[in-house]
Amino acid sequence: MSSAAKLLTVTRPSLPPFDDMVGLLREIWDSGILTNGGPFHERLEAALGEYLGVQHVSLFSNGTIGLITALQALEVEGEVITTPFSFVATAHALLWKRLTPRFVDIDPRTMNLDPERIRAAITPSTAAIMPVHCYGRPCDVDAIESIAREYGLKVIYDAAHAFGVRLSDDNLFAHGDLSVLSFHATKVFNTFEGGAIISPDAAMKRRVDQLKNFGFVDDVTVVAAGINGKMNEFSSALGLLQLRDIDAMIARRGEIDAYYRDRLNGVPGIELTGAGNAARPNHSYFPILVGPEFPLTRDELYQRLRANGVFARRYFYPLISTFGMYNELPSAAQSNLPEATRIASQVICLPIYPMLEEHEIDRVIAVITEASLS
Ligand code: T4K
Repeated sequence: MSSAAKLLTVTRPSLPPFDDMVGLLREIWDSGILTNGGPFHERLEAALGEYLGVQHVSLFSNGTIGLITALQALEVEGEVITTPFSFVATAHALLWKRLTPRFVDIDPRTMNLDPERIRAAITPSTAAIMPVHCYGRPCDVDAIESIAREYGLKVIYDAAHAFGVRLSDDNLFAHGDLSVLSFHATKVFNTFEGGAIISPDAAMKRRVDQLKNFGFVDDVTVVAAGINGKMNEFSSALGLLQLRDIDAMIARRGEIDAYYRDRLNGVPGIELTGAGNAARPNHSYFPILVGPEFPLTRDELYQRLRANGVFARRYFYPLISTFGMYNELPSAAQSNLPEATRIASQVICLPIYPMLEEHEIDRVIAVITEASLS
């Protein structure tokens, strides 16, 4: 193993100045309000609304609780069409609400749910669609919207990867009934742990806010079996600090993305996946596909990278549909998911985060190009 520093996949977040963090911690501590919708929570909701171009943001303790709450808020019951090519939290949220996932294959160009396959999978039990903007690359929101309208289905976007992504003609988060973001440490924008639901109107935000606070409407009235999904004051303050530099951080990710593309373009057997159709992508991941022409298998290249201190990740392998709690569903059959199965067997996500330095990116590229000559 090389003696150089380990390179991880997605983080070492952009750093809010340490003194600012200490100052905020003191301010929170002195105020005595540590959680339950305090002033920093309120400020972050407003600031995110402005930054994301939406009116109704509800902060959460993490994205998973956000997904579960979104399903509860929309009173979804029955079967939900979703992708097997995602982090396991997407489908787990369905099981927590006792819903049945119906896995549908992805479009290999976008890595997102294929709208035509969604249409073909709809049954009388289908209640909703839960697509993922995988790697922050937008789903075909127009096609999904028209299918949902035609069949009367709810749409909950798992937008865990999509912070800061912009479309050219409208707002990504204006699509679907609800969008759920993750602010986990490994995300483009992070509050250590955290997340948010974006609602289309004030009534839905009110409902979501009640559900994330145990179902309380006022201090003596509880209207639903809600959960504790609240973001605390320190995470909210961290979010405000992160937001100050977010555009620069996304721009830096864009430079790293371009650098990788430039250097890896033309390496035989390595496919650089499309950048998606966003007017402003967020470059949250840098997935490459290791094809059959490459001298090493995907797993051999993955191990070679590790041996050189590059801790790349095979997101999203194994497919969610292969895990024990899902693999007996008829839709989990490999024959139903040929594209997702192939991509999951070829993908590696290379390190990408704002603090990554050029010589470190060169190290990653060198391992891959040298392996291509073996
Ligand atoms: N939906 C989707 C589509 C998601 O991708 C996720 C989460 C969710 C829903 C649920 O949102 P949350 O409830 O998490 O808010 C990580 C994250 O834990 C998870 O948030 C994320 N998706 C998923 C894609 O990645 P792991 O198990 O791969 O994390 P871990 O600990 O192996 O770390 C990944 C890499 O990041 C490593 O190279 C180490 C590095 N790292 C990690 C942490 C935690 C750091 O450098 N610093 C850190 O603090 O799941």
